[in-house]
Amino acid sequence: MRVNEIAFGAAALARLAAAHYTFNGLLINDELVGRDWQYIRQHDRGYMPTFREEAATSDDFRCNQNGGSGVNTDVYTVRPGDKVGLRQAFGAGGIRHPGPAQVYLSLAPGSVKQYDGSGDWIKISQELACKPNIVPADFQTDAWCAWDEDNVSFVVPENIPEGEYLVRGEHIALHGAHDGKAEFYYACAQIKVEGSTGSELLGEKVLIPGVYGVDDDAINFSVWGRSTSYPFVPGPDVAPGGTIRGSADGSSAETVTIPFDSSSGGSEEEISPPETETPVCLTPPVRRQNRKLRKARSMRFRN
Ligand SMILES: *[C@@H]1O[C@H](CO)[C@@H](O)[C@H](O)[C@H]1NC(C)=O
Ligand SMILES: *[C@@H]1O[C@H](CO)[C@@H](O)[C@H](O)[C@H]1NC(C)=O
Ligand SMILES: [Cu+2]
Repeated sequence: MRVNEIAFGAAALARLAAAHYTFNGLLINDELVGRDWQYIRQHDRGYMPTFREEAATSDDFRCNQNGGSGVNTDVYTVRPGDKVGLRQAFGAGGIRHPGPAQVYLSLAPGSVKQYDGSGDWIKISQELACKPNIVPADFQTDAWCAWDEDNVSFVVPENIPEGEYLVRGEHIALHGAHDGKAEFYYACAQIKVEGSTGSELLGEKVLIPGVYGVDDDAINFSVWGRSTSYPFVPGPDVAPGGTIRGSADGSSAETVTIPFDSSSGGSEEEISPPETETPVCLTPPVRRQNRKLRKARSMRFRN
């Protein structure tokens, strides 16, 4: 539902912005370019997340509700090595929701303004956990690389085809995931890549919807359990030229680039986040039994 900004007033709006989020600003090499929504398809879901059923079935899961066309959105030209980020909307002060962040790319057959995102997507950036010596409760907050940051980003690789692309930035909030209520936040930027040398997109391709299934472990992870590791990767492996920041248990917070040398999807064995232990989840919080706790949680995330 659209947030009625006028009726809410500044204070309420600020509170909402802190509670949920979307992405409406394009960052190039960490500098904001253009106006809000100039290079990002303006969708009409405001700050609100969507849930796993839409993720699995709806075309709106590509670029969000009413983001199917980009005719009113400009296209920003970038070159290999440029860092492209999608910044949180309306000056919100950071993604204060726990979970992984992803960036997906889809090459438009022609003009991206006319492209609906129905073609193949690759994952070009993955952010997992970045905090060393994680204790289970850290997964409710700052275990995650993206916690409190205000943008998701990727670096344009050399070896992708020139052309126009949809760039889909996404954050998945997991505080309700044990209850089937992982929250998905996403929007699409439009870019044109010049000066790259690839002849085709490499790596694992997915369709959206279809990238996540309702039963995927990655979106059914309990942050309220005993796990000290998130041994999952939402969606496909990161494509060659893309990056993985952090790891399953946070022991490495580095950003690793997937090499190009294997055209079939890189050397995943070496690169994928270390598998540590299978998480042992507690029974998800029981309603009633722990009302105070639930209240505290819902205050924290205000959802
Ligand atoms: C974008 O996020 C990164 C962390 O990934 C941060 O270092 C950077 O300052 C942010 N850029 C802007 C312009 O907010
Ligand atoms: C999701 O996780 C909960 C525990 O957090 C578990 O009880 C449930 O069976 C899981 N569902 C699926 C589909 O894996
Ligand atoms: Cu929220």
